[in-house]
Amino acid sequence: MKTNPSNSSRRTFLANSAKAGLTVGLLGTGISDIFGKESSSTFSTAYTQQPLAYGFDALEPHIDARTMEIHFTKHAAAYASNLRDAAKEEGVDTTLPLEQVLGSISKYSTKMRNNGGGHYNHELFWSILQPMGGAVPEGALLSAINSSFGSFEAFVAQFEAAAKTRFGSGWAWLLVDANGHLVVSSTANQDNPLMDIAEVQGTPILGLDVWEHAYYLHYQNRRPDYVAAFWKVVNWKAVAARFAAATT
Ligand code: MN3
Repeated sequence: MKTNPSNSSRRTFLANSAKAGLTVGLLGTGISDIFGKESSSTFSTAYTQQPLAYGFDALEPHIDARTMEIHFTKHAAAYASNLRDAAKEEGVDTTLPLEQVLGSISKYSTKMRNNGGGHYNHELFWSILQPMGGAVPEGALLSAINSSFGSFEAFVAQFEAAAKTRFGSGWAWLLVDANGHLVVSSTANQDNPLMDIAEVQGTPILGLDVWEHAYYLHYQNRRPDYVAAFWKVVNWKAVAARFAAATT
């Protein structure tokens, strides 16, 4: 029987799914230390884009459909594709979580840094957004925010300042540092707090993309309006789950 490409893709997909399942299984049974500290959470990142959990138009009017579509299918897809090229060129085992490479990114190429960060950052970003989000955090996350920043409003002000004052392209972050404290930071380009070259290091639980490609179609030069609208689509339950994983 003649082999056709769709069967071949399906086999590759199934093989990759099986590997991903194995990784998740190992992480879920507490053998996570074989992957190192950064991947001890259940939020390990694969080298491929995960499907969006909502439609491109789901975050309207705060983030418009056209921006989401181009952002996901062009910008983020390119980071994922270029990351896989870099991994192949540099002999990285792509069945292991991407966090492994990010934690020692200083040992890899600029291509790996830019695209590994680019892929990780966007996968995190999509996961902490949702239609009809907003509201405010609750429970242990809210307590930790109050303890670290004084109040939720004070945290928002600090995060917005980080997002608005990042010169050029980059990200604003809420992260858990090595002492388990919540900290706000920002990074240039596609760097992130997992990287061993980051000024402020830790596990990011919330990130905001402030590259112009993330907002320019709808907001043009008005980055502060985009930053303010971000709070309307934050999925605080997802952020709380990342917080719990990073602090246990
Ligand atoms: Mn982006």
